[in-house]
Amino acid sequence: MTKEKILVIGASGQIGVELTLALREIYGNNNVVASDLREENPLLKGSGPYVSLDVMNKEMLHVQVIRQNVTQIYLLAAILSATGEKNPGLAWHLNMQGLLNVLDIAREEHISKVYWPSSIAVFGPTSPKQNCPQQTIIEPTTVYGISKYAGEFWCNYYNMKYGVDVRSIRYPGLISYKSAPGGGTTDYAVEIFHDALEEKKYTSFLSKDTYLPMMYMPDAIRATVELMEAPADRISIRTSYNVAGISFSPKEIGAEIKKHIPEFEMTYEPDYRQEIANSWPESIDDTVARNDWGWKHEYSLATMTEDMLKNLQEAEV
Ligand code: NAD
Ligand code: AKB
Repeated sequence: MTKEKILVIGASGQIGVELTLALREIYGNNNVVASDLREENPLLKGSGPYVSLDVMNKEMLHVQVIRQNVTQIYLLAAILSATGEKNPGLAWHLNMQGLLNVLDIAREEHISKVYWPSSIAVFGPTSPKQNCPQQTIIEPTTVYGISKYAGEFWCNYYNMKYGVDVRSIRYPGLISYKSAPGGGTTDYAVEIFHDALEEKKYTSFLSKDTYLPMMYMPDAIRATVELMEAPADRISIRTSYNVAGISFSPKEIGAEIKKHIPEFEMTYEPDYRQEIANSWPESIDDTVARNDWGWKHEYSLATMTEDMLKNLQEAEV
């Protein structure tokens, strides 16, 4: 068996930190190289190698891939939905060119596997709101969603045309306590926990009945690892897999938090992110991922809320 050497690009971000730590557990600390444009996240410090890297600099990326004998690349660097609407040109440029740089190098250097996440943001107002299927009408209205949908087809193209083993998941909004989210529409579902503990109140930037597909980070990390470890002949989707976790509204998560913090109060001041949220489905059908590689989420709204509060409280003391 070839010894795997993994490069994680965007390792200091919300997913990158936890995914890097999980991959280091599996493949060994020194076999997972974390990289990012910004400085190394404190949670990664001392746990394995780190290089400063800009995914837009193809030459620099290529040199690192050769120098580190990289066999697998996980590309997490991107601009998310809310930040993307503020700077559409930059979001398109990073989300597209970063992916094309990685796919090209993967092809040239015979990288054994590439991971690149898509998002439920590929879906638009004309997609089904409930249990949105794997294959359906997909007409995204955010630059982030457009870039993710185009990216899915680039992944499919590099797989079909050049045999690059690239795999992808359309993550829902991710909720985590280790690292902060980076400019998404679903970020309220992380902020709410911090404000509930610190201020006993939270003002939501989405209206109270806005349901969105969400997932607790441990489920998202497990989904990623399970997809990447699945035998290639189990992967029927080379664009990106729907995976489902939990769906809830600001009002529902507020009520769940209130069970633990009775004095917690919520108010609502929807802003520009409401329109983005309104364009997305409320829940996702992940039958194809379940059938292909056995995906099943574990955390419910109640178990996720309990775990988030417990871990954030422990981090405070
Ligand atoms: P994040 O913003 O928290 O992290 C992205 C990281 O990429 C940051 O640390 C940033 O410094 C780095 N980066 C930015 N530009 C770079 C560049 N040019 N070169 C190298 N690094 C660069 O994002 P995240 O939430 O961890 O998301 C990771 C991936 O997962 C993205 O593709 C995102 O679209 C996707 N995703 C995330 C969610 C979610 O809820 N977090 C949901 C769906 C999909
Ligand atoms: C965002 O809100 O932009 C992300 C996502 C669902 O892709 N969390």
